[in-house]
Amino acid sequence: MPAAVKVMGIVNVTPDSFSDGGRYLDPGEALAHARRLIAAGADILDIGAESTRPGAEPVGEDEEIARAVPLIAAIRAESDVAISIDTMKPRVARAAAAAGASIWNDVAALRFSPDAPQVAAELGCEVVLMHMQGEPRTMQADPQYGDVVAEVRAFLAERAQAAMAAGVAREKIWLDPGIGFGKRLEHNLALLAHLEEIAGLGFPVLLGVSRKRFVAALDPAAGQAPDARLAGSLAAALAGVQAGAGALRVHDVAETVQALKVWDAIAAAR
Ligand code: HH2
Repeated sequence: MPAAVKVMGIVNVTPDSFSDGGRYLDPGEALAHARRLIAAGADILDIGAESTRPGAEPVGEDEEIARAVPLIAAIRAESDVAISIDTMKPRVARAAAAAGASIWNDVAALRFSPDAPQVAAELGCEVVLMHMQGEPRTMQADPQYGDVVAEVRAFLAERAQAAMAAGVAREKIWLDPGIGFGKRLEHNLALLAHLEEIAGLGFPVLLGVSRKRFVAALDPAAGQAPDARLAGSLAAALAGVQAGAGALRVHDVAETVQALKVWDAIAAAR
């Protein structure tokens, strides 16, 4: 049987993330939310202090560190849950690792600055390499691909090679197709429909579909509110698991854990 799928719960300490921006900017609120996600069964907590939603404005490094590091330290002081830092910036990753994070979740796949791959190697942490076309501020303006699956696959293979060339151990690398990052609906669907092509590269795959816009695009009647996208998010997540995803980045941890329990029980009964 394949290893159990890990659930990564999202904790955003940002004023502007697409689904929960502003809700957990207060440190006490963020810690309370982290505790709820741990209680709900999260294997990993993903701490994000800079929104990467389409159109988001960049945040300064010092501000990002000031938002994320005290929260990471507070979680680490009371729990041994795995902690990832969702950042593109090596200095933020370094500060987060010093405070107790063991995973660098990088939507820029170690391309933000030339020293990023070396820093990842030096930290010895796990690294998530995600595909994004363009950069958050402008990525949804006019995304273009010939063959999106082949291009994302080739990009991720190249970034994994770059990470390993800098000294990141092969077994520390995760790949992520970057659903919604410089992609139209048809691109997101092609990647979800052919996720086994990405899994076939031989690295574990992290998938982030939770509450994303493609769900609303497929069900306009549900309206645009991100928390009205749970059912569609679970459908996409389970399709991803079937195609080989090893971890799911989600807002709704309890619901995802339940879906996986049912999924696993059916698989075990086969
Ligand atoms: N999606 C977002 C952020 N970070 N990291 C990975 N590896 N994969 C993803 O799909 C992914 C990610 C979404 O952006 P954001 O605006 O920060 O919103 P939220 O964190 O609420 O999902």
